Amino acid sequence: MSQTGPGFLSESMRELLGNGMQEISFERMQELNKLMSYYRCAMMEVVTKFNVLNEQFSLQFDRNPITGIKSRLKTLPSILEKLERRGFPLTIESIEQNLNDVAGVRVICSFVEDVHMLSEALMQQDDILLIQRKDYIRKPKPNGYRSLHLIVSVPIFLAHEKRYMRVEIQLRTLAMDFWATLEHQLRYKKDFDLADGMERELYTCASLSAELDERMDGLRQLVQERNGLHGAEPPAGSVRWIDQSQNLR
Ligand code: 0O2
Repeated sequence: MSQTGPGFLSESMRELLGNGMQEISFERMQELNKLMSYYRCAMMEVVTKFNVLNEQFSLQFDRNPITGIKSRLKTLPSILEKLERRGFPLTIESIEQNLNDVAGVRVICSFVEDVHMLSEALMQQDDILLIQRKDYIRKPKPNGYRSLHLIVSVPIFLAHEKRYMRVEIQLRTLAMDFWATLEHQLRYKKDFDLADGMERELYTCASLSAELDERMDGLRQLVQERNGLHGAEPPAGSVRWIDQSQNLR
């Protein structure tokens, strides 16, 4: 039986929600729903923080550093699979104690510099705690994957309590996202390995996307220098389109 097959799932689901009994307990189910709703709130807090930063930086630089924000809540089968794979207890408490990526926010930026600028601006906020930082841009994964990952703890304000919840933030450029999305479709978490030639081809594509980022950053610098000389004001009468997609999936 595969580890994520229906047998594994119903068994581990009973372990998570059964409180030692064979039947799934209604109270445990409610407890799990409550925890997931806290994660959803934390995700919303982080998305709002990035929307605010985008608004502020777009005023300052007359362009949007963020081109899209996506968020996702890990599914129960995926949570159970990860707890099992890492050898953690299958309990609701264990989800909160041991998993950092139940709530995930992905921020797609225009340029590499925007990734660093946004992460620094976020970490300066005094209600955010940094738990872990993985810079796969400076040090890409062996397959070529690039992104900046931050695990943060963010407060959510409930009716009678303030609770800190962990959120995984992935910051990447359009080029990094293009590669990661297609690579994910082709390979990530599939049960088979890609042939060696395909691995190499994927790595080459990752290097090309890194080069593209570098060259676009160079162009951005040139444009900034010119704007410095000629002024950054948009031409009279020009209209700026505002992206309304606050929370793309
Ligand atoms: P999903 O569906 O995107 O949420 P682990 O979570 O155990 O695999 P770890 O060390 O906890 O690994 O986290 P890591 O390596 O920082 O990466 C976690 C997330 O980054 C993944 O989440 C992916 O979203 C993304 N990621 C990491 N490596 C790659 C890669 O090689 N290719 C692509 N396309 N994405 C990657 P999930 O939970 O695996 O998937």
